[in-house]
Amino acid sequence: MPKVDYALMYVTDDSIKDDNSFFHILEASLKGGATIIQLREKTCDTQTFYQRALRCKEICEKYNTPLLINDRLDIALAIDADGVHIGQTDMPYAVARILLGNSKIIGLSVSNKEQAEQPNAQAADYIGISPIFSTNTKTTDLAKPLGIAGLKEIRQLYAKPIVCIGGINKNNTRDLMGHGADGIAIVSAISKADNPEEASRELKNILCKTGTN
Ligand code: TZP
Ligand code: MG
Repeated sequence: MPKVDYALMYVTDDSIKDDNSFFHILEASLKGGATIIQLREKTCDTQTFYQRALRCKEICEKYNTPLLINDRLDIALAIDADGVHIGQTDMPYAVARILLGNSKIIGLSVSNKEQAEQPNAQAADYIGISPIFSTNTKTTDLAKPLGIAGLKEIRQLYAKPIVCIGGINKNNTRDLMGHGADGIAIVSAISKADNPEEASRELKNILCKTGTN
């Protein structure tokens, strides 16, 4: 597997139903410097998800940037995505690995230290700490935010890349990177910005200054 840059993961905003704005924001995030994309759709039908995934793949390829699919291994396989991001109650990691093979990326969400210690997290390519801060973007199935203290604790026991998600913006990015995060995963600080490309670029510049990129 080629080395993956987890620094700036744009996670697509499933509240954006209009395809034009959806893909415009995706492309803006890439122009601004997103290093990896996660397509996350929670409400649409399978065919809409598949069509969006196909187009996301085309756009990501143009920017030479890997594309992950949230939850749906079938969609990831159907479009030959670069990998998946799964949660604790999604397809078990070991099964996902068999289905996708060793050349694909599998990220796993963890919400506490105990989950990060589990063999599935240790075997995953990266973990997503979810949520790191409080957020309005995801309202269901959300654990208590881990905060910087939780990140520090998990960093001590987890050797592979850690990507934080939840409530991240330009004001708290530096702190996360200074405490062991390898990357940040962002929805609204890019998707809801007046200028998503500039917002992405600003985040990328902060990441560059913290020496990750
Ligand atoms: N998983 C944990 S928090 C979250 C997800 C998908 C939403 C993050 O959105 P935002 O707008 O970056 O806080
Ligand atoms: Mg999930």
